Amino acid sequence: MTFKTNLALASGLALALAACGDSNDAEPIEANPEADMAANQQAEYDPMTRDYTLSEDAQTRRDEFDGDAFQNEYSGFRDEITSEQVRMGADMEAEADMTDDDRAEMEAASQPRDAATNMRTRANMTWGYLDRNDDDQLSVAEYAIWAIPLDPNATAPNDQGQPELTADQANKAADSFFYYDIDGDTYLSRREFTSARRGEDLDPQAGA
Ligand SMILES: [Ca+2]
Ligand SMILES: [Ca+2]
Repeated sequence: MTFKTNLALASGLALALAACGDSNDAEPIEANPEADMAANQQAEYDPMTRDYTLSEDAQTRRDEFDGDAFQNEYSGFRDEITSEQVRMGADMEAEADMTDDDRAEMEAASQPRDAATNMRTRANMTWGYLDRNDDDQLSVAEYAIWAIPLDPNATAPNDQGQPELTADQANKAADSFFYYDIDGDTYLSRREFTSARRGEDLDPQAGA
């Protein structure tokens, strides 16, 4: 197909759209659940709000999980994030060829942050933001950045104290992680994290 043909098609499409707009001004644009979720923080699923029944295999992995190492890694990520916020925005704008991930990242980075912690709101935590080591999967500590609620009373980044993390929050984050780690490789893939983000109910059918 030639450039000229493309142009003609594009013009035709623009005219068709314009005509459509004239006759149909009141018609709302069809809802996009993903965009709505990103736009509305209230809609973001909170994994702390329910209990998780783990399969036998998932419970085994949960039992073998090193909670202390997880908490150290998670605290490190929180410190890292708060110290790199400014730099990140500047880096992104310099990119010429942006992928969809880059665009989502730039969009999310420009949104207002949580006032007390200077972290992003949970709905604005993109995959790239959470995947700290860029291996395209989430460890428990990476997942916990999203899963654990931002504590409005958290210590400021410059204080010496560790960020507040209760045992209940750590346990619930781990429970939900192993619940959504469907293939049992102790990482969340993008697909598995999407299930978590939607709060999907994966409980086995009764009697199955
Ligand atoms: Ca990762
Ligand atoms: Ca997995």
